[in-house]
Amino acid sequence: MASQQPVASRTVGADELVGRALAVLEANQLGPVTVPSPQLYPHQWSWDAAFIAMAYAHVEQSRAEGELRALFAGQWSNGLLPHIVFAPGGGPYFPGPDFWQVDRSPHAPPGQATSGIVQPPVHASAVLQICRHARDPEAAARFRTEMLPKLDAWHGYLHRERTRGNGLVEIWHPWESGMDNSPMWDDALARIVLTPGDVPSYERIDVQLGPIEERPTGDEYDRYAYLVALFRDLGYDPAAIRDACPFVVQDVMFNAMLVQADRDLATLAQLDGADPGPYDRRADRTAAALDGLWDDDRALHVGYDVRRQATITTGTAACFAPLYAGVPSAARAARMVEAVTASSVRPGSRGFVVPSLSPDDPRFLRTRYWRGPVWPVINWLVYRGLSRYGFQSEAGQVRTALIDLVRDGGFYEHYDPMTGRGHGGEQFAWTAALILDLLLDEDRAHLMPPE
Ligand code: 9WN
Repeated sequence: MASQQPVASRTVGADELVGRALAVLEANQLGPVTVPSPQLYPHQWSWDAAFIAMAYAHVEQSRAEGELRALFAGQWSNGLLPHIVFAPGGGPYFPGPDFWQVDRSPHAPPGQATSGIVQPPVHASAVLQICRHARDPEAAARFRTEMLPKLDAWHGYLHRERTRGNGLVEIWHPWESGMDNSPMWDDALARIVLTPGDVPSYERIDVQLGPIEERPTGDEYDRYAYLVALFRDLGYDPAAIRDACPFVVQDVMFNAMLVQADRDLATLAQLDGADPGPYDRRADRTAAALDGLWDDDRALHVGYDVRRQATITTGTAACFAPLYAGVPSAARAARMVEAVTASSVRPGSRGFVVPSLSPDDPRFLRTRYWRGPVWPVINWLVYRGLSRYGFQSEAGQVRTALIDLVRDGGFYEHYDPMTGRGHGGEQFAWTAALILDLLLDEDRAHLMPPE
């Protein structure tokens, strides 16, 4: 892969950084969609697309709308929004359409290649952001009316098929969390004991494109492939998967994003003259159940392993996501903020960010994907959460450090928490998108201390 030019710190002003971020998004454009990274992820990904739409909401409304329209073209008739919509002309990726074989489900969209699992539901929030920043309010109103039934079906799928009745929704694959090899899933994956005959035959492409030690292990990939093959063999029938799947987790970040997305869907419904009540009631219920996962000793919320019927003892930076959704009380939030700062790192000369796993954890690895590196998406969530609860100084620190990381190191997938050096995919779209949002979000900018 070609190396990106590192950019000299501080000599690059905000306007130039905006220009560079937009250039990354443009370079990743493939027809009507923006792919996360041209070699590693050459198709459309669900939550990446939502963040890319949020960024375009500031600068090019029609492109923001087009991004989500293309993603929802892959929506299934039961409401499932797939985590990958394969783009015609996109490059090789494992697992590709031949492995997913989603036509085994009566719900998969005919003629559209997709995966058969989901990712965190941040899409209603992206639609609301488009409406809030619209330069063409009439077009935004039409888009809102077009998207409402699709969002209703998507959230309906989650609240219908992914719940055991307590308001929390569950994931059935580590990829659904968006944090594939996070140590939060180690125990649940270790309980999936496979014999060689259980593992479907497959060939990884990711390890041909970059350093293998920055990617999940072979044992993890065997389990990822095994779970996909299981869903495929069950014809993607949600009821059958709910019974048979050995990996069933109620994840903190996924549920926090759903709470916020349900709130945002309520606002969209109200703007459209519809009843926001059902969405707000769902948000209240999920929020209350999520707050029930509070771990008082560690001052954060922890996930729940449904198969083991036990809370997940590993807490990571993603467990601060309830702040983003306004879930904890002010008193709990204050304690969470102490935990945020205690687990933060300072890869540059200004501000702090939160790594995906605390360096104090014996499993911490500086460049191994979701087991240590700094991820922009998690820090964007933490930033929004801190800002929401009025911790402007801390929010400003996260914002400054994140912008510096990208300004100094380039647009990478993730960053070494010690050196700030970029790793993983290059020319990374949602890194560019989230930086654009931080730079252009005038609603919050006036709250931030000067850089
Ligand atoms: C599997 C695209 C996606 C992100 C995920 C990130 C990574 C895929 C992979 O890339 O996952 O979905 O092949 O590793 O973990 O959050 O959406 O950027």
